[in-house]
Amino acid sequence: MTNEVPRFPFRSLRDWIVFLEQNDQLRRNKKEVNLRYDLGYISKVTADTGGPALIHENIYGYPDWKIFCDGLTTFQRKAWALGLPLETLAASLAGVIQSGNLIKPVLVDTGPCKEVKIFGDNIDLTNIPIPYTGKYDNPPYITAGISTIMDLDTGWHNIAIRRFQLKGKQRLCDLIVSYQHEGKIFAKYVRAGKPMPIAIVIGADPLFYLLSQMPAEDNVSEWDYWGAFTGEPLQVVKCETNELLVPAQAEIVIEGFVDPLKREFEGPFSEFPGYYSGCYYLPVVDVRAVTMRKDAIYYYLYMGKEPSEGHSMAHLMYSAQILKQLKQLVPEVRDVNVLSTWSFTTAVTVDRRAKREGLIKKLAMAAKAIQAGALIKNLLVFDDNVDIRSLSDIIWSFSVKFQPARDFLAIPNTIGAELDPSEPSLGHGPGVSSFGVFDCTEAGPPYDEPFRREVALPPKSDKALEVLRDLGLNG
Ligand SMILES: Cc1cc2nc3c(=O)[nH]c(=O)nc-3n(C[C@H](O)[C@H](O)[C@H](O)COP(=O)(O)O)c2cc1C
Ligand SMILES: [Mn+2]
Repeated sequence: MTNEVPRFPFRSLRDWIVFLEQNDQLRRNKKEVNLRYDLGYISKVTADTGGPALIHENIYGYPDWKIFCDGLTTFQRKAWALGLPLETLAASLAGVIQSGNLIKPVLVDTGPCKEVKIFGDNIDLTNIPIPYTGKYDNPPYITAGISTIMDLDTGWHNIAIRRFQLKGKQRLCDLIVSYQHEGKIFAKYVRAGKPMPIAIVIGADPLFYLLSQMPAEDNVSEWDYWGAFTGEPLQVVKCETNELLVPAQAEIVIEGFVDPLKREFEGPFSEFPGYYSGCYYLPVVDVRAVTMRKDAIYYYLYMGKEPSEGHSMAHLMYSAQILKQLKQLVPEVRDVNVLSTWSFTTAVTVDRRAKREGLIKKLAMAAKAIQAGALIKNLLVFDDNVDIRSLSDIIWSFSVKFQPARDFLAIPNTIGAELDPSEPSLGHGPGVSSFGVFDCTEAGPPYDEPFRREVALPPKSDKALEVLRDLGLNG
């Protein structure tokens, strides 16, 4: 049985690597690469060109290490990781997310992430090969570290990738942002004057990574969705120095505490809007333990201007969660597709037949109120006969249905993303932004003559389809 080729569900990064290699979607790079910038540049080009996942096996200064990257940059690989058909990925994903069949993880005694245990002063994070991405990232950042924390009042575990700048052998900075769950949970610890336990998971199965980019509602642990996709609970183990749970199959786990008051100077980082961020005084993770596999593989995520592996994960998972949360408030919503920058620009469709005065305004207000909608700045609303996965359909619809003076709504002084370079307050704490709604739906009644209200397309004929088939084209 152990020699079988792994298939969905992938229970570890190892399973995923074997599967990708079998499917010709992984290359091993034996040429030497330097932590300073080589990996970042290679990953950027890989994301730009839809290239394969990579394992770098020859890392200057780190002969015992391998670095994995770019596993989730294509739709095909995301579909495999989720166990869903590529052809209907968005709809199938929305179905699972809305199913509500969540399964809590199961606690097991031990797992491969416990093969090596290092504590206290014996920890030296510089022994881990952490690549530099942008020219101003110094010291470097852990970019595929999944922050695992627990709410102070409930057992709610929250998982999400955060940027962790290396600050010392046992110290990291953590960009805790107020509108994200880590900000909301950390605020409780600050008010109580208690340190917040944290576990940073580096290297895990691909579904766990996708879930780390899913903005679930308050009090919902993203990893409960692991079971919604696989039908089985995620196996977790307890940390050594706190009560947190982490995937048993993880490659590396960094355990520590975030002091409620301590802050350290941090930044700039090449951030998701595609610019370097400002600098901040950020909370500090004091590291107490590192547990890992004997031959742990480091996971590197390129972060910077899209496309990137991070954007690829986030855009898919944000689309599905925004749809779920928005539909609960506005049932007329049909589809959501994040077009750019972690949902800064997001397209939504509404049921054409249910359109009525005020519906778009209700939708706009709901979009900013849901947890998953925090980052939306430009909301584009379309009729449900527009394919919002086709940029040409989007631009066409925008061109012929949108009247700037009539169909644009701007709301000033909304809660900002903090990292958006168009905000005036960049780098100086909580951002202030604005919100724009572009109503690209067809204007309602009174209608013109019917021929002006139909999309002009030539009628299909059997003969035409036959000719197209002969030409090797799909009609
Ligand atoms: C490489 C990378 C770095 C990220 N850094 C941060 C960060 O420092 N702080 C943050 O709040 N979100 C960061 N994110 C985005 C969050 O992981 C993502 O928005 C997540 O869905 C938030 O989950 P939450 O709603 O549970 O907070 C990062 C994502 C990636 C891929
Ligand atoms: Mn969350």
